[in-house]
Amino acid sequence: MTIAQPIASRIGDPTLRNRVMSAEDAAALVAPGSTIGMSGFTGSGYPKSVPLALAARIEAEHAAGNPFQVKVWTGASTGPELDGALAKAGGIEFRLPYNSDPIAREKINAGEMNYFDMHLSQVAPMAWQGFLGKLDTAIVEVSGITSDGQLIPSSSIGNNKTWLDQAEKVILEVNHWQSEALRGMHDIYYGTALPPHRRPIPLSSPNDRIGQPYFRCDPKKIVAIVETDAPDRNAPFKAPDEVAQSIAGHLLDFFLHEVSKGRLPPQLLPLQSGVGNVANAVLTGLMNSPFENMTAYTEVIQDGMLELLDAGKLRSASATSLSLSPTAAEWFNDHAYRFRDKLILRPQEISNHPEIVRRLGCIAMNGLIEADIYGAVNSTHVMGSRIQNGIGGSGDFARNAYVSVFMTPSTAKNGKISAIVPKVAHVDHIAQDVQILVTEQGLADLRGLAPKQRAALIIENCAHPDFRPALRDYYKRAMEGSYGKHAPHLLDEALSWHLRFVKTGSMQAE
Ligand code: 0RQ
Repeated sequence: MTIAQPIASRIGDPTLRNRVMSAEDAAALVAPGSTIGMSGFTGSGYPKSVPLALAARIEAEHAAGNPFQVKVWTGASTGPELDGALAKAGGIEFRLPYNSDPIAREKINAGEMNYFDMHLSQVAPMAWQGFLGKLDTAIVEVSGITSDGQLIPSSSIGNNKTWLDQAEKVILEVNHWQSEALRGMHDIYYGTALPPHRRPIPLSSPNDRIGQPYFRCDPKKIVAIVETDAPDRNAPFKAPDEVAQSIAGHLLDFFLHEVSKGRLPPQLLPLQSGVGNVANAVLTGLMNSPFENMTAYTEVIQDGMLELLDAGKLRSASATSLSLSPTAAEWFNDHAYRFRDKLILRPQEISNHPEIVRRLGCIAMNGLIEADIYGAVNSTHVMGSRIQNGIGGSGDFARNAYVSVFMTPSTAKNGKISAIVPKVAHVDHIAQDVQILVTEQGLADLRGLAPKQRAALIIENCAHPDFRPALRDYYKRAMEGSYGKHAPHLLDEALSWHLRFVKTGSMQAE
């Protein structure tokens, strides 16, 4: 791809131009063993050439008998040039706060990489509290630099504000692929503080602007600028299949029902939509729904949300990242100017802030690995021990939402695994944070229900018919044999479904 502008035009501040260098020279400035705060939230806005060069340097040093690793903090997941390349080189000693890269996932599950899976809203505050240690270097992608040295953010914000403030030295990647029309879409709030100095965050509508469009950065800290022209890389979404469409259909019926009861306004409440194909299918379903004038206060803008914005169904959307398929990302780059008044990108401590999610009354919609008959949800650990991605922002939103929805196909791995189990093998979301459970089989509205009422509804409405008889049988025997009868369980049997899968490759009874 050719660079459309003369190179200097994206670096407005002439005093910074002499810091332009190659990715290899910039990567050489990273000290072995150091902690690096990288940009990136999903496959968007992450540095694309310095991490690759760093991975090559680590491989070369390893071959020369001088192996070293680094600690990597980001916004959330990134792209293959960052997590994939560094993990493949064996270069990551410690990683936070979210990962979806398959190579890094294997290293984590093999016990070769330490991973701190945490609520995304808490990363910046925890970094300021000092628990995470010292941040040595920030490597941050920007879409340009203003004439007075301020940094124009890229397609995600994540924790960049915090990394730029905290790091001793800063390496910037100026990516010419990013649309220049991003300029002005960002809202960087510098008013956060640690207790006892915290003040209310002055945001009461999803499209309020409370900060400034650029990052500030002490120019003395900028040790390298690398120019790139490389696309963001997110996986394409699958076209919604029958299962995803059924889930979306149940959810839309629920919204209509809530509006008819006066429990939701006709334009709904600000939407939060999690990652994955099912979440995208729900957004696609909203395109053909009667709802108008909606808003979103969410973490990532997916293809479905961009479509809703462009069609005018969605009035505005606030997030921390664009998480678009390659086709949608190219389209967005050509049409970004259309979204200047509709789209706001914020630091993730604001996009996911519990205070604001609660104030706005978001409708949270997130995916899950498995849910149990009382409504507890496991979003992260397959068979209780193998991490898939991480909790991400799901906890930030689920606990504080006006309505907290979790959705999933009722089975996984070609029907061998039931997503509804007697007891989840790992808990991310306690039953109190799970209000609506939806599968392609149906929807369970768990609000105001006691555990035994929940169990009946979840088994009959959400479980797959192949697993319903066994769930009914377990529940009946638990009612008889449990130590307590509030949320009955047979503890010696509660995880037997998972054990059966581990031993035989299927949860189905033989
Ligand atoms: O594995 O890829 O090897 O086939 O998990 O599952 O069905 O493709 O679903 O893409 O919606 O992801 C919970 C992982 C669902 C996601 C999760 C296997 C399945 C497949 C993916 P394969 P699907 P989705 C804010 C919100 C936490 C973070 C979050 C997630 C793979 O939604 O990471 O919510 N959530 N963030 O086969 C064994 C089961 C399984 C199972 C699914 N019961 N047992 N494997 N899988 N269910 C956004 C951010 O934080 C950025």
